[in-house]
Amino acid sequence: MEERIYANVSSTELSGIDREENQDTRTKRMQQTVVKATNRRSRLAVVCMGLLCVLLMTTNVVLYMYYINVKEEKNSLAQTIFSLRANFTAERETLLSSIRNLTEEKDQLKSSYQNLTEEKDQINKTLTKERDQLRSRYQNLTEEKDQINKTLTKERDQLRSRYQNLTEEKDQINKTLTEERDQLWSRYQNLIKEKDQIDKALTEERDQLRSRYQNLIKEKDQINRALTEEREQLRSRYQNLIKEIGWKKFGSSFYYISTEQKSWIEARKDCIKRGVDLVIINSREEQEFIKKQNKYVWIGLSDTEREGVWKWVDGSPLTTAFWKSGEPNSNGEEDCADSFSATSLLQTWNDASCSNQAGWVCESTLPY
Ligand SMILES: [Ca+2]
Ligand SMILES: [Ca+2]
Ligand SMILES: [Ca+2]
Repeated sequence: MEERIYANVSSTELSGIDREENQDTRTKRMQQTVVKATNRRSRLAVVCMGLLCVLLMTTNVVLYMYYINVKEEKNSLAQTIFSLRANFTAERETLLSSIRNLTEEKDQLKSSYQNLTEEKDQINKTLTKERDQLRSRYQNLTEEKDQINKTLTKERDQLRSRYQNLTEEKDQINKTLTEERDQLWSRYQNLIKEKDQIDKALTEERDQLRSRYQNLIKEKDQINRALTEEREQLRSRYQNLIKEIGWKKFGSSFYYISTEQKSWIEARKDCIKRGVDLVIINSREEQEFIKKQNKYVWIGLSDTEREGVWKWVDGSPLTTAFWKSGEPNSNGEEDCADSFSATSLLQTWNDASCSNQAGWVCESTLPY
């Protein structure tokens, strides 16, 4: 600045000196003016210098303040960068871990994808095969369906025809049945009337019959009483007569003990002539009764029909026997049984020849 001022002054002086070579007075005043101007410029320069110093100091202060701020900002930035770096490291580790996991997952997915691809191929193959089979079956079913449809249509037509025939028959039957029903209804009503008349007649007859039945019951009771009285009288008279002609009573039977002797056949004929038959010994008591007669007699027992099979004269088999010891021995031809005295009451029978002569016992089991 000072140099510019001196440069201006020098140029001005040079130009003024050139002109003052001709004008000395003006030169002296000009020199004085220049001195004054130089003084003012010096002061101005000093002021300017002071202002510049102040300005410089202010600038330094501002720069210092700016420097402080920049330093603080730098520290702050350094801390931020450090923090960011730490975060970045952690995030980088996390990302690396994620990448590793993703890589593993990618490998697994790739493996799964391959498996799925194989399965898909297998399924495709199976499905294709099944689809072909189904297509074949579908065609078969379609043919069968067509056949069935054809058959069913034919049957339906036949059934429709039969249905029409049956409907006509049904109408005819309905008509016939309605007529028959009306006739039957008419006959039923007539029968109802007849039945009522018959019921009435039968009721009257029933009442008459009931009355006659009661009368008959009374008559029957009277006859029963009379017959009972007569039977008792006859029984008494019969018992007396039986005793008079030599019959003996034991238990509920009467016995005829002969005084003659005949063969077994003739003896039985005699009993039959008397309306009875040879004795049948049914109990131990009856056996003892016969034994106590102390006679050699035929009894109604024989094995003439079949050897060894003894039967009573009424056809019943022998169940309780009172043979002597060693009998029956069928010594020769011995088919008829007799009873004779012996030491034991219960061992008196013997098989003997039917043509032998012996007494006999007839038994009457009539309820007298
Ligand atoms: Ca008897
Ligand atoms: Ca015999
Ligand atoms: Ca014998």
